[in-house]
Amino acid sequence: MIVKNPKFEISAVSKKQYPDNDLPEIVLAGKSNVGKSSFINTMINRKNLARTSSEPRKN
Ligand SMILES: Nc1nc2c(ncn2[C@@H]2O[C@H](COP(=O)(O)OP(=O)(O)OP(=O)(O)O)[C@@H](O)[C@H]2O)c(=O)[nH]1
Ligand SMILES: [Mg+2]
Repeated sequence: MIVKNPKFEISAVSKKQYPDNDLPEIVLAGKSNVGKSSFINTMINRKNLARTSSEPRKN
């Protein structure tokens, strides 16, 4: 998979904020500090678009 132009859309906390488009969605779940953000950055070839931290839940 090659992602060419990744962009951060929104950190949504309620349904009305959800993006209104027809793009496919991917769910990524895992406990805190397990490497979710690092995995996203690897997949999209960016260092820190999804912010990572050495401390759990500190994004
Ligand atoms: N050794 C090792 N460390 C990793 C790996 N993936 C991520 N890390 C480290 O684990 C820490 C947490 O990674 P994150 O990607 O921030 O984890 P997260 O699941 O997004 O954490 P939260 O957003 O707090 O839920 C960071 O210090 C990463 O550098 C891996 O494959 N191996
Ligand atoms: Mg994270």
